[in-house]
Order: sequence, then C-alpha cells, then structure tokens
Amino acid sequence: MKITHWQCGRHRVALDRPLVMGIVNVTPDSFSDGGRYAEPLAALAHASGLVAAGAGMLDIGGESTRPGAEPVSSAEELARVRPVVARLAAGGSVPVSIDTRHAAVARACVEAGASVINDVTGFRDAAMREVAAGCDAGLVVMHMLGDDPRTMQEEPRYGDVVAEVAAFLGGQARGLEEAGVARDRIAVDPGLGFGKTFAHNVELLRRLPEIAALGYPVLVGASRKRFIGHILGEDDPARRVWGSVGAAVGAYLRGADIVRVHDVAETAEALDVAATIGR
Ligand code: HH2
Repeated sequence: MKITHWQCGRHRVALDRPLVMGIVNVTPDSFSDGGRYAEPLAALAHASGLVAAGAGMLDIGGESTRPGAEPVSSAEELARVRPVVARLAAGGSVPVSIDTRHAAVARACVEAGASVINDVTGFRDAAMREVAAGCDAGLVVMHMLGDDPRTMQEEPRYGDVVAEVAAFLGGQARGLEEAGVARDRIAVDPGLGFGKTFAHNVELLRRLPEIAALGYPVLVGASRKRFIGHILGEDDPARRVWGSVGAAVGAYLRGADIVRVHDVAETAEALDVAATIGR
C-alpha cells in the first residue's frame, strides 16, 4: 500500500513529495559542522535559514553519534537541545524532530513541543519504547550495529546486510505497534555509517526498495558521510555537498521518502526536479 502521510503529533506530514529534514546540531563535536551552532541563538538562526531554504522538518541533536564520539550525560544533552526545540516548536513553521537515544531527553523534548523522536538505536531501550507509546510523536526507527557509536565501526560484519537491517527494522516497528503505537507514526532508516563498511552503505542504497517494502516511510541520512568522501576522494565533510545531493537523489529514486541533510537548499532544488520527473 502506498504511504501518503506520516503522522507526527499534530502534524500530518504529506509524503507525496520528498521531505527534506534539515540538520541542526547543537553540539561542539558533530563530524561535519561541530561547534558552529552550539549556542541556542546560532542554532535558531541556522534553523530558520534551513526552513527558508526548503526544509519541511528540522532534526535537533545534542549528542554527536559519529564513529568514536564520547557520550554526553542526558542532563547536558537536554540543556543543549531543550531551549532550541521549545523555540522552534512554538514558532510552528515546520515539525521539529529530536535526535536522541535517551528516553529522558525524548520525553522532555516532546513535552517542549517536538513532534518526532529520531532514535539512532531503533527504540531498543524499553524506557524509550515507553515514551514512544505514551505520546503521539512520529518515530524514526534507525538501524545501528551494536549499541555503541564508539565501537560500531570496528570491523562490521553481516551475512546479508540488507536482509539483516530490514529484519531488524521490521521487528522493532512491529514491537512498537504491539506497544500501542499507530502504524502511520513510524518511519524506518537503514542507518548509513552506523556499523557499516563502504560496501554495506552502497548495498543498502542500491537495495533500498527492500527496506521500502516493509511498508513504512523510509528516511535516509547520507549527508556528508564518509562513504561519500570515499567515492569523491574528499576528506573534508564540508566539501561533500554535491556528492551528498547525488546520494539524496539516488535514495529518493530508490524509495526514500525523507532525507536528512545538512545542505538543504541544494538538496531541495535537486529533489524538486527529480520529484517532478517522478520515480
Ligand atoms: N545520522 C547521524 C545522526 N542522526 N539520524 C537518522 N535517523 N539517520 C542518520 O543517518 C543519522 C541520524 C550522524 O550523526 P552525527 O555524526 O552526530 O552528525 P550529523 O548530525 O552532523 O549528521
């Protein structure tokens, strides 16, 4: 069945055109833009620029999950993100997503107005599932190999990466539905770069229709990631913009409904054209 909408709190998000989710990192250490938007005012200014450039949703993160990143306490993470989430949600122009793997942060941000919980650990934590079941936010269920960004890139191995990722995502989504979450609140994400080699990332994109066949909206986060740098021979994440646009268009053509990106203006323009041609 074709998915037409994603229910995220009070927002019924149309998916007849690709949705661009703009990234706002309120962190000192994210891999691509760490530190630039760590102050709430800088983050808010950046966020309104992303909306003006075509973001249909904003994803606010207070903890870097790049390979090898050190975890931060929930209190520290919440202190970074809550003021930004509250201000953006009150502005109300687009739905606000909170990128967190911590139940306490998710709960407080939903209370502050967030409409989506984006959990890179795929709602494996029982406390996180409880928060999900107890609210009406949209949910992004992402696949990560293991549960620790510090070690996930140490020789990741799969039998069939796409089959294993799809089985995990389908299982977690079903678990959420059994806990009382309405099906139309759930989106799935193969988690590019989260315990995946270059070949795994490419295989997941090439066979994205197998993830889309699960029947949930598909989110892809390829923006500025290392596998793009590998293709381009480019070490500087800020110089992977056009490669990232290529990945977003490729993902859309293979079934992605939502793309999580840093470079919203470039991606939105390219997807506008790609979506007009259709897939
Ligand atoms: N990637 C990152 C963070 N959150 N969420 C989803 N759903 N999908 C992703 O692919 C994804 C994500 C990467 O995290 P980080 O290293 O913190 O950098 P940035 O937030 O700049 O992408």
